[in-house]
Amino acid sequence: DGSELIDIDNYIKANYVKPDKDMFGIAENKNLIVVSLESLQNFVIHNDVYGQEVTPFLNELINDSYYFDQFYHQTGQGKTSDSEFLLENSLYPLGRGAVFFTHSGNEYDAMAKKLSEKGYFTSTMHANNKSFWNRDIMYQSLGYNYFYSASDYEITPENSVGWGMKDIPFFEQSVDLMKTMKKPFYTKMITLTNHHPFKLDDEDKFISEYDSKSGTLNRYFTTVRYMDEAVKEFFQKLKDEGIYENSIIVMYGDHYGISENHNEAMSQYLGKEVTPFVSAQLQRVPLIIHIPGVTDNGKGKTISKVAGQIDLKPTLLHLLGVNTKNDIQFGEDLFSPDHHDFAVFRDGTFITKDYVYTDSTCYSKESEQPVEDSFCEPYKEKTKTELDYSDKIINGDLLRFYENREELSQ
Ligand code: GP9
Ligand code: MN
Repeated sequence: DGSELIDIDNYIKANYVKPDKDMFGIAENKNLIVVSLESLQNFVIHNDVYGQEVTPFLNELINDSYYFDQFYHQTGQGKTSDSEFLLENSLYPLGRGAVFFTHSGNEYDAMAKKLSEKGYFTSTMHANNKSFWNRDIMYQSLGYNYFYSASDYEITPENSVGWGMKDIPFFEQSVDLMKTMKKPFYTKMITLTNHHPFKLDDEDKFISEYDSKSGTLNRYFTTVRYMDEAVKEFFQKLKDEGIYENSIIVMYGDHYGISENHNEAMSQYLGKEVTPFVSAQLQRVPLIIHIPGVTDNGKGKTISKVAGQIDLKPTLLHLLGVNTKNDIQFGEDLFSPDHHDFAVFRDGTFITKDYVYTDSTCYSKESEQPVEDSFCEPYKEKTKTELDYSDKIINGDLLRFYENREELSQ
């Protein structure tokens, strides 16, 4: 009957942070283009391999964008699909399995649904088989109007590598598809080339590999560099086709690319031991919000608030002028002056402004060393509550009762 939603509702109301009044609606009626950058971790930003920049275009774009450098992925076993789930719902994914498979029949109050109610044409663009991660089914529940999948692209052996279509032709064909979309549109694009095992054709290798015992890490830099090139060409084409000015472009890394199996090679690259603290910090993924007319021409800013993918939905909806005051969400608008420095991982690890709690140990960010547990203690309860409430919503399909929310709170 939805009575379980009462406590959750109270918690969410008590934690609501209001949008910044100058940012709210700053991109109203613009197209929203979200790009999920496959396996992109933040440590490659402003970094190099033997003097070769890994992300030259993104490094430049950051000056023309809001760039969040303390932004964490929060995915679990559902990988890319979990990041999509976080983006759309501002709920945590599940501790086991992929919510895209286990709860695709639930009712959701997703960003796609809200934007399509506002008159946006909503879609996902991904040049893979539509049923991968059960997307074709889940996207209906999330309220997407259309899914541009493998059958909407011209995919050939020449324009493919590894998992499928290469990012450069993917972006190119996607912009042509955008020209046919009803405006304004919201589309979420999912790249593919920078995916394990990070294979590339020789002609697409713009930098040389790293040299360590991990072929995975060695190749990773070259596929990241390729993706960076693809994003560069994408921006150029958006400009050439006249879509750029009327759009905002948001890009984030979906999850890690280099697992803990490669700690030895990673520590060689970073020049320090990969402790549990460092491992947690490696879960940072870039978040870049580019707003033509606002952040371009060097008017960008690096923002170091601790945040996660759960914050995307309220942040983006507020930029488009959509209220989220009555939404069941665990994220907070990143531009809100009241945003809290806090990120929870699915395994219970959490990050605050000064501390990292992981592997049952409290670490100081400053010293990178374990400190007394009491420093982390105040956040343990909040972490548990959020994961628990989020699980309850998903497992009980509680958003079914959302319509009655006003009644619940009386
Ligand atoms: C597959 C792509 C990659 O369609 O999203 O999936 P991942 O393995 O990263 O979840
Ligand atoms: Mn992925």
